Amino acid sequence: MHRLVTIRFSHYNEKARWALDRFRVAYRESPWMPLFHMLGVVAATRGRGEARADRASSRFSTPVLVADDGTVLRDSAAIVRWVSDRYAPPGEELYPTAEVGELETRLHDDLGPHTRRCAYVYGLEDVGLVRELARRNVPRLQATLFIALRPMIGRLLTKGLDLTPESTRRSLATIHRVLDEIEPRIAGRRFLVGDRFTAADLAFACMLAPTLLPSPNEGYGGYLPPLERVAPAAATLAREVRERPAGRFALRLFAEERGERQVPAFPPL
Ligand SMILES: N[C@@H](CCC(=O)N[C@@H](CS)C(=O)NCC(=O)O)C(=O)O
Repeated sequence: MHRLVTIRFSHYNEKARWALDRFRVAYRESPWMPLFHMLGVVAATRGRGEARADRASSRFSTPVLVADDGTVLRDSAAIVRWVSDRYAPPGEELYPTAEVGELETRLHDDLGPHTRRCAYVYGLEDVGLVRELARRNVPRLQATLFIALRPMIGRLLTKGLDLTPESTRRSLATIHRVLDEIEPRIAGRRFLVGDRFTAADLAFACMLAPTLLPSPNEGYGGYLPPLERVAPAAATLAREVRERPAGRFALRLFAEERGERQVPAFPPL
């Protein structure tokens, strides 16, 4: 069976899970918390697959797919494309045109890191929230270790992801600018490219998710905290984005196009 190594609540990881779930592909998920994920990635890949740092991540980034035939893919777009090539029924392929891949790359570079930064800035200082995230996303021993090491991990993430008030202000402005650009494109339309669901829609909904905080019931495949549980700034951002046409568009995609999780969430949600 395929194995997917994830930082389970992460939006880049949700891309890979969504593709697998959409086409009802059987797989196992190995869920990790940030930084611990490096152990999972090294153990699962043992040097296999193309490891590349990019604008969003290090060379140990997740998701990693270790397929049943030995293929090892270490990038969400490569995984979504592989799943589509292998499992999409005719007419439901996720990359019908080159424009889809181009848009996916833009969203990966220009939206994903900014929504992630806001989520970490608003969440990392809340010890209770970090505990909840760990307990709902990874097995108990790992969660306990993560909670114990949180102050140190928090410092590393703050440095690694440049979590400062100034960078957060820039990220917020970037998020709204990207949504300003996307909204004319989706006005009166159901999908970003053409007249059916593609990897561009999938990528857009996932890259926006850290600001929307979709619940498992709304279709998200990991556990993100509900609006009433997060810092006021995070709840305000979530409400603002949810009220925008782009936010409503993304939530509809989760509701209508996500498909059901093929592996039960761990621990059960
Ligand atoms: N290009 C990568 C980016 C993935 C990414 O940024 N993953 C994050 C999770 S939010 C990660 O694993 N970060 C840890 C790291 O880079 O080591 C992809 O699309 O798969």
